Amino acid sequence: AVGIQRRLRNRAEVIRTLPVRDPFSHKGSHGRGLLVAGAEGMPGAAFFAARSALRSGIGLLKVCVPDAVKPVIGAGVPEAMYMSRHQLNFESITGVAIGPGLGRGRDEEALVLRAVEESSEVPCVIDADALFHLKTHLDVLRARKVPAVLSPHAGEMARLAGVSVKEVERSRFALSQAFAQNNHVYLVLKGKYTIITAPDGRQSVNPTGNAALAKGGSGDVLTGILLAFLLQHEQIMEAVCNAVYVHGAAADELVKRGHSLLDVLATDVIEMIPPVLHQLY
Ligand code: NPW
Ligand code: AMP
Ligand code: MG
Repeated sequence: AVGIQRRLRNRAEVIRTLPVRDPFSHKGSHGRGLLVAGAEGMPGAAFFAARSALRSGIGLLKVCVPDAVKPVIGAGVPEAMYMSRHQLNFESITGVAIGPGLGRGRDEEALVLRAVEESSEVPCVIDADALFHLKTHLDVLRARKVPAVLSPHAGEMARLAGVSVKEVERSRFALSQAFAQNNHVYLVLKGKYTIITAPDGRQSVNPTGNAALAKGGSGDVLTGILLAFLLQHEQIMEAVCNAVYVHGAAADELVKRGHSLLDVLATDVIEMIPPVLHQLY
């Protein structure tokens, strides 16, 4: 259609746009991120997102989880700092991610609304259960100064848009574009050939990734990379495209190094972020 810009992301663009780390930088130079995630039955989702963010260059990470989850994730990700849900605040935070394993109760719904509203001036990734809660509050998105980044899979997209999963799969490009433009968000419609759409309608298609990622936890890993990259790139679109690219490239690299499409775990994907970044730098 006229005026639509749609491109396949390529490796050279990723290499050209990845953030350069200033040799004189300190931890505060690379973002102070806040991850709001994890419920009692889903500590893993918070763990995956937190560790991925730290593996992707974030300077400082605070994680807000229920008290019962803290000991589990705290031992696994000691590099992060922790706050209880009743301590939640956005002071000095330069980017937020909310949703992985968050839960679907009334308390969580209120957390999502607060996060989206109070982080209006910094980047905010909205994923998983946060997308579930957002469905009835889409109006808060347009009120944000910095457009939010939403990362639904086809099932979550269907719920958000009020259509069937079949309908989503049938018109991934058009649906993404309408949603991103109408709600003033960056939309990451996940799956094979993830489509990234900017609020102005520009679209980018991601070539990396494989079916090894079709396993619980994969999306939570992406959320962590998204948060870290948003805090280190100048432009949101570049940050999002690069995060999706690196996430998929980690899965591709695992298969190249002897994994099958069956055995890959979310933790394996996280530990493949370092060699993938090494190849890109
Ligand atoms: P079906 O039956 O599979 O075909 P939900 P969720 C449908 C946390 N996790 N990809 C699908 O249909 C997340 O972070 C925690 C995926 C089903 O009806 C969330 O907080 C983990 N689904 C929470 O769990 C590891 C698709 O959508 C529905 C689809 C819920 O996450 C796992 C599923 O969507 C997980 O990440 C597609 N392409 N197309 C942990 N270890 O802590 C259709 N569907 O129920 O909204 O959410 O993804 O299960
Ligand atoms: P989630 O459903 O939230 O755990 O997210 C799944 C992640 O894995 C997304 O980044 C998807 O793009 C990716 N993924 C899942 N299945 C495939 C597939 N068959 N090929 C490529 N990527 C996939
Ligand atoms: Mg998910």
